[in-house]
Amino acid sequence: MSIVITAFERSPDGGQGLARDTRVRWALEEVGQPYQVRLVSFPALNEPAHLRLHPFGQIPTYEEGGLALFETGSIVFHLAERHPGLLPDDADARARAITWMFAALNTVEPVILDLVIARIVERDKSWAPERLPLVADRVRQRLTQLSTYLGEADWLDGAFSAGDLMMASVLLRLRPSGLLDEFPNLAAYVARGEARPAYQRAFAAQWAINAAKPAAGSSTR
Ligand code: GTB
Repeated sequence: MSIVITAFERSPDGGQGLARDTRVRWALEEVGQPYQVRLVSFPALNEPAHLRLHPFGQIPTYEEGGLALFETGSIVFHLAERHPGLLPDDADARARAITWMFAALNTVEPVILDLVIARIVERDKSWAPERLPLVADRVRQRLTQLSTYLGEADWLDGAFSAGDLMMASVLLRLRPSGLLDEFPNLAAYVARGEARPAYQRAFAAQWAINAAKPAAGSSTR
């Protein structure tokens, strides 16, 4: 069954791999599934054809035969459940890996998104100089906790899993802020993720589409 995902026709990051199709590409590469990409323009996100796939008018989406999914957590989980390579066989270890996926998406990503919005969308507001440090400190608080938990380990719970794929993907979004580098073990953790051949292939594929294209002006989370 062929797999088709959607991605931005022009990612606003110009190919840094920060848009969320990268984590889906990475998961597909980890489990060795070939896929095709349908590129979507910003106006097309809110056209009926795309809204039938993604009710919130976003990328990425995932189609496989009659199945259509949205939300990267759901897509990565779907791939991890159906193919070996992203979830351990042991039932308890599997549950813990899934827990880390949820933690990445529900506990770590929201504070990082707040920071992205504060740095980019809200930067010209009169109150931005007061708000930004507060938002940055909330990120630091989460990173301190995560950094303490990870310690000197390579991955969050033994072998690399979908939990690490999601957590590293979420943390990558921090790189432009410089905050990640305040936590050397987390920066090294993300670098380990990026060094994986599957990530390299995923990054190269989105780079091939986005590099050298002028950034689209649209604001997006
Ligand atoms: N919770 C959803 C998921 O995980 O799938 C969130 C999906 C989402 O936010 N998609 C964004 C989108 O389609 C693209 S990834 N936005 C269009 C819209 O909402 O109108 C977010 C993103 C975009 C750009 C950068 N960048 O340029 O650095 C980084 C991340």
